[in-house]
Amino acid sequence: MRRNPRGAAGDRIADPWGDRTPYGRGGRWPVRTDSCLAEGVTEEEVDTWVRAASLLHSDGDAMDIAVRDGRIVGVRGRAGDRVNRGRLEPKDLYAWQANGSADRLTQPLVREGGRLVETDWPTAMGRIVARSRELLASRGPESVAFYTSGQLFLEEYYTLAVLARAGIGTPHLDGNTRLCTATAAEALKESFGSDGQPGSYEDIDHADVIALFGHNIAETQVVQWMRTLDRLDGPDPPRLLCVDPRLTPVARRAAVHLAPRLGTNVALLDALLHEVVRHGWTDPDFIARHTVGFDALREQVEPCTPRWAAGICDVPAAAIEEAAELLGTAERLLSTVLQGFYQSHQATAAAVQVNNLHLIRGMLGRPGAGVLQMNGQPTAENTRECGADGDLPGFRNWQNEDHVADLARVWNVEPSAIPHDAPPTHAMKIFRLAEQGSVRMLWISATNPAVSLPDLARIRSVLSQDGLFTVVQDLFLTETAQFADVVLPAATWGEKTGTFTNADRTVHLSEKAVDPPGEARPDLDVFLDYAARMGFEDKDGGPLVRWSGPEEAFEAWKRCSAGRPCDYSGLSYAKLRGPSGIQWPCTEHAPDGTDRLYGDGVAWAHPDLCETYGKDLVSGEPLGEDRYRSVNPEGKALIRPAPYVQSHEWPDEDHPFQLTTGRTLYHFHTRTKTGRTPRLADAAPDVWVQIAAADATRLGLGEGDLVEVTTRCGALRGRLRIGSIRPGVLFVPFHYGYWDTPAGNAPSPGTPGRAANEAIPTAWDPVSKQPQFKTAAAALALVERADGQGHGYDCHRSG
Ligand SMILES: Nc1nc2c(c(=O)[nH]1)N[C@H]1C(S)=C(S)[C@@H](COP(=O)(O)OP(=O)(O)OC[C@H]3O[C@@H](n4cnc5c(=O)[nH]c(N)nc54)[C@H](O)[C@@H]3O)O[C@H]1N2
Ligand SMILES: Nc1nc2c(c(=O)[nH]1)N[C@H]1C(S)=C(S)[C@@H](COP(=O)(O)OP(=O)(O)OC[C@H]3O[C@@H](n4cnc5c(=O)[nH]c(N)nc54)[C@H](O)[C@@H]3O)O[C@H]1N2
Ligand SMILES: [Mo]
Repeated sequence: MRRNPRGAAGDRIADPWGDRTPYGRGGRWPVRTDSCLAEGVTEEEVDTWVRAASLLHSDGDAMDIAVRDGRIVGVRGRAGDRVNRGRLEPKDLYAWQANGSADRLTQPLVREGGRLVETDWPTAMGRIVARSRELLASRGPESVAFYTSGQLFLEEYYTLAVLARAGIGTPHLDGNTRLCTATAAEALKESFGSDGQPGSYEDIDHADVIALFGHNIAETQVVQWMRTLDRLDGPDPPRLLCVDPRLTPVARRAAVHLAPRLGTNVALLDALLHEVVRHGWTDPDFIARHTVGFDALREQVEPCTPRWAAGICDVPAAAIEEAAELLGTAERLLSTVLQGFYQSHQATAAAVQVNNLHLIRGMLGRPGAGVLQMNGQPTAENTRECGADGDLPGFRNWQNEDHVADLARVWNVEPSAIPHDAPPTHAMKIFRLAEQGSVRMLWISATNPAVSLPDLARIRSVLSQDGLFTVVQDLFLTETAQFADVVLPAATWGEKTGTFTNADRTVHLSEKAVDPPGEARPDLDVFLDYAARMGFEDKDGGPLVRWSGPEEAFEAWKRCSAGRPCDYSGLSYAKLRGPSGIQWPCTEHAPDGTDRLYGDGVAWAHPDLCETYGKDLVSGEPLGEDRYRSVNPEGKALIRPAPYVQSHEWPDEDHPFQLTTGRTLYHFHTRTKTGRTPRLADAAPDVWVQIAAADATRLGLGEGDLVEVTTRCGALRGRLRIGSIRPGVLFVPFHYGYWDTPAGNAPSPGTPGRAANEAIPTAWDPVSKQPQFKTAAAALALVERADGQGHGYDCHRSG
């Protein structure tokens, strides 16, 4: 790997954020162009640079792919783009190398006599079509389910949504976005009536206070952390609030760091809101003009004093007061929320309290005053918009017959052809239905549930059921693909064309740079092929899916999105090939896109327009249309209070620790790409268990000791890393599965594995149905000393 000529990409493993380019409040973030080329290749030797954007997080960093002799030889950040101003983070700098891995899938596989054997596309697709037809005839559309991703392209999700909902007619279509951004979507719907990110990354340039709620942005939206660091080093820097049980890089730079017990976010937020209300740090004019529900919130948080929350969260009351003052007196407050809230206990309730904070302070729709209910995956926004995630396309309300009729008009089908008599099925329920045998075909695209879903022993048993026909569409023979009946080799980023939208609504075009390996095909081609073979028709007998390539699919999506919050009608591939990075809505009236939503009150909460009529934030029970109409007849933003309720996963004598899971900077998810990138793999080669120094000392444990973490669900083993976490909490990265272990697959039943999800029990937020990956009661035992000596013991019994 060459050093970057401009010096911004030195050792980006040791220094992931690179050199500083400080700037002051309200200034323009300076350009810094990061690049990485293969050993021995210079920029002059690159044949072409092909436009793309990052596919390894939700930042949407714009980049160009370097091509030489038909191969990808590197990447370079695009200086002109609003999102990254030229910067790239370590995964983006290096992980393109995984595209060229020798173990890419190059041919379809089908199961013969229990083994997966190579075959051709017609045979593989023929089997899928035959099974689909057979099931539709014998058991009906509800026997077929699709589980997709936050990593395909917009055109692919839209095509999948049309064929699944109006072609097959199944309500069982969801994405791994359920594990990722279901709570973001739900929190936005509950507060603003509709999904749609209010804020903009440019709010980082203007804010005087930035609050990060359960968001380790330094490791997960690395380039926006560079932006934050540049502000911190410039004149008039912002002050940061970090709410995270670990001493993350964010916490180290924070003015106030609150490290609450896991699963107590609502108690903490209620106390922060209590203080903001008590001190009168509210914006009465904004509240009166743009919101409903303030009185109920005031009543709810009235008894929630910092002292009360201190007892629940185990955070000093004085620190809560200090944090409240930071939030309450900010001139321009930017808040971001991510998995420390979304995957923890009371996920939606907690995320909504952050929206409440912004609503009562009138911190919305102005430079620096915004909320980012973050996405995680690069294209999660599109899964949501296109309706491949358990919502109808275009943020339409499945309970509103007019919305369904409008979608039916776009698709030229009868409204009854679109299942909408119950909420679309969420991912955890799809797996339950497969377990019970009512779902008989499960088509999994671009996700690896045998590592990423809770309770892996159960997931493996569901996937290996005889009665379930499983299709897996991936780049590699993953832990999940090993269970498949048909494996379809997919082309990916750099090998196919399509668009995707980041967490602040910025749309990028990512173009094909090189041919995919072997017979691997773009996911879009696979879905189009399936729709054609199945002969799906509209109500006039024409083809249901009328497009044959990405640009036509995009044009079709534009028609579906027109007039909806996520309006793409002003965009085109030609426009996306121009100045880089345009935010939706982009229309005839807003041809350059829209930087912030809700600058002038919320626009989509009217009962006739809203995406949902809302749910109870504790029970998740739908509140219904009548109630919504009576509470919010004019369609204002909804201030939605929520009481704190203690988690069922609470430590006890047998399970004295709280286990949480998450990410490291160097890996992406189940490491199918980053694990095949030597520099990234070497930076974090194996799983670990993070423990507080006080706990380690108390239990006589040392750095590198091999421990076993046991929950009520299962067990895992890893080596200890000591420090930078609150006492009583253990943290395990969830990246490590089995494809690169000597056995190549999961441990035999009853044996502890290394995947975090061996130990994460099945539980989800009642409102968003997002699994809780971040709160399990756990026990710890020593297995072996770091030096290989000594015998194991149960730590909590000796502690
Ligand atoms: N390097 C890297 N970047 C990524 C990804 C990746 O795999 N690797 N994945 C992308 C995706 S899909 C996502 S969703 C995002 C996720 O991005 P983040 O949400 O930032 O990442 P996590 O590590 O899952 O969790 C964030 C923090 O939540 C804290 N936390 C755990 N439990 C609690 C709790 O109960 N309360 C509070 N307040 N905090 C808690 C953890 O200590 C952790 O530091 O990252 C995206 N970016
Ligand atoms: N314990 C615990 N579990 C978690 C989390 C956690 O914090 N803790 N986080 C959750 C979150 S937020 C997320 S987003 C999920 C992620 O979980 P997964 O989605 O299961 O993780 P990935 O490894 O990203 O899987 C994506 C798969 O798609 C393949 N792929 C990549 N590009 C393409 C493409 O273009 N086409 C096709 N067909 N395939 C492609 C990759 O090879 C890979 O196998 O994990 C969730 N699980
Ligand atoms: Mo995610």
